[in-house]
Amino acid sequence: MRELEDGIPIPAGETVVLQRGGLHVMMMGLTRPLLQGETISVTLVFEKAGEITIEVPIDNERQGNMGMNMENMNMEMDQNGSND
Ligand SMILES: [Cu+2]
Repeated sequence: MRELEDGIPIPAGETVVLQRGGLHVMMMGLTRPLLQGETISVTLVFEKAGEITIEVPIDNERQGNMGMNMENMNMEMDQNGSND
């Protein structure tokens, strides 16, 4: 796992999915715990579209199963050959 210093490229007309096991946002340096059931505001910064703030539900109970079901896992492995 490494920080993408140049951000995540999103080709025109295409979709990029952030999810566990794939590209994801990692929250570092938090100043307080993320509480189950809480909603936090996250601001995504796009090179051309500017800043977009989204509301993200905190679901700490998903940690045990990597947050994905088998269907997603198979799809990801088909696409890039790993689940890294
Ligand atoms: Cu990470």
